[in-house]
Amino acid sequence: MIEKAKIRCIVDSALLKLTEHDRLSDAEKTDFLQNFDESNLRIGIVGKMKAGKSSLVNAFVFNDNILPSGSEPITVTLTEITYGEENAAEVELLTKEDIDALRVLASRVASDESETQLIESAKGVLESLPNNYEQLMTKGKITVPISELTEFVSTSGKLSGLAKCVRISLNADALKGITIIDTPGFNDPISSRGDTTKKCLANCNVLIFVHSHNGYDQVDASLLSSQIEYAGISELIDVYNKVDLLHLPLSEWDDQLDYFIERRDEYLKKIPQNSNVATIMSKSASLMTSSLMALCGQIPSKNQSPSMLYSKILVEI
Ligand SMILES: Nc1nc2c(ncn2[C@@H]2O[C@H](COP(=O)(O)OP(=O)(O)O)[C@@H](O)[C@H]2O)c(=O)[nH]1
Ligand SMILES: [Mg+2]
Repeated sequence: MIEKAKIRCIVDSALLKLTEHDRLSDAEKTDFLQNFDESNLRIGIVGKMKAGKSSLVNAFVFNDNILPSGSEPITVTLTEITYGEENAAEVELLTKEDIDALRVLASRVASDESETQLIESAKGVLESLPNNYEQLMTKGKITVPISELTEFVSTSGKLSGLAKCVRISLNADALKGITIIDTPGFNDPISSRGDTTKKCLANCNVLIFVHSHNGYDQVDASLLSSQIEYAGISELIDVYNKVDLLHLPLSEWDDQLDYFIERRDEYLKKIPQNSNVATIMSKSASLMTSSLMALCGQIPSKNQSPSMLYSKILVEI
């Protein structure tokens, strides 16, 4: 995979030269890229709410607090990050059909607890829509400065109910040939948004499964067997985040990682051996990190080039 990313990098600069010298039309370039994009490495970030997915992306991709993260579940939309010549964010808005479907859901009577939650969050989204939402929705997609993204992707954002998905492009060479996808979770009341997450995961080559400092738990195990198994991916990397909360010296991180892997294997034993999960997990890699420490520069610099996790991930795959 890393080879593909390198090839993509070379192809990009070749295309640029060909375009600069009028040897390639824009249409030819677009056509080529659309086909070539199939070899783009897509890395999906998954895990339970508050595991630290968005913080991980902030630490290892942006090296800054760009994506909203917080003690309440915060990300409401799928966020794709790719290389682009300009730093920009494009927000795809919900459609009238999405809103109609939400209204139908909000008027339903719940038959169990998970449905109650879904209906309540549908009501929440409808209540949070700004007064002029119909007018805004006619635009389909809008481009906003990256600094204003919180309005669209976080629960506290004024326009978060309106965003279906967000695409950020960053002028960072390390992103060439790579798409990183931060996911909000699977039970979205806006079914088209939930479907977007599922479809998007199905197109990922690699999943980064983020756990918090306690390692695998029952929620992680059920995510693995209920969602990830069906995502159609071939590689998975377990990342144990928030390791700072364990207050361990760096010298003990490796032992702690072994302990996490043993605990994970206990959960895996309960999953039928012939399932996709067993195949995926048999070759999965595991890492420990702390987004917080990485953001404060407290992880030794030898581990951070361009940033520890990102480069380690590229080496692992
Ligand atoms: N101590 C500590 N807290 C973290 C770390 N990474 C994330 N958090 C906190 O965990 C909470 C959830 O993080 P967030 O990235 O929003 O989680 P997400 O829902 O998985 O995207 C926030 O309050 C973060 O500040 C970490 O490495 N160490
Ligand atoms: Mg998040």
